[in-house]
Amino acid sequence: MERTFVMVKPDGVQRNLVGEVIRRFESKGFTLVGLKLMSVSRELAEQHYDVHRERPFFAGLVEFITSSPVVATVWEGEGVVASARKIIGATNPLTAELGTIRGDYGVSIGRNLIHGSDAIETAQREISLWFKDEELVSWKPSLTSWLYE
Ligand code: DAT
Ligand code: MG
Repeated sequence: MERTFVMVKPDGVQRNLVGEVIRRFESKGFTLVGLKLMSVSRELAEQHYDVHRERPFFAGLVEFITSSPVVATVWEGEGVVASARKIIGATNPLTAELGTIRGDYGVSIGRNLIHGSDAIETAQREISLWFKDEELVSWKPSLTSWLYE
C-alpha cells in the first residue's frame, strides 16, 4: 500500500494546527502509520531539503524548520501521495485554493504550515530519512471495507 510523508512545520505546531491536520487526513480515509513530535537537527533539515540547496531561500528554510518542534507523520492509502498534496494545497498559501490546509490557514510562502512528499519515490526517501523501520506501525483499520471496495 502506498505511503507518504507529511510534516506539520514549526508554524503549524505553534499555531495549534496539529489536530486539524491529523483530522483532515483521518477524515479523508487515510491510515496513520507513523507519528512523532520532534526537534529537527540542522543535518536532517539540510538532507530533507537537499533538492533546494542552491535556492536563495534554502538557508532561511533550514533555519525555520529547526527553530521549533515539528510533527512528523506517515500516512497510508491508495493514491495517498497525490491526494495529500491536494489536501495540503499549493506552495504559496495566499494563492492556494480555499479548502486546502495552506489555503485555509496560511498567508505567506515561508510559513506554509505543512510539508508533503511530491512523488512516490520522494515519499520513500523522506519516510526512511525521518523514521526508523520500527517506528512505523503496519495495521489494518476495521473501517477498511467501508473505505475500499
Ligand atoms: P512544497 O513544500 O509545496 O513542495 P517546494 O518543494 O517548492 O514546495 O519548496 C519547499 C519549501 O520551501 C516550501 O514549502 C516553502 C519554501 N519555499 C519555496 N519557494 C519559496 C520562495 N520562493 N520563497 C520562500 N520560501 C520558499
Ligand atoms: Mg517540495
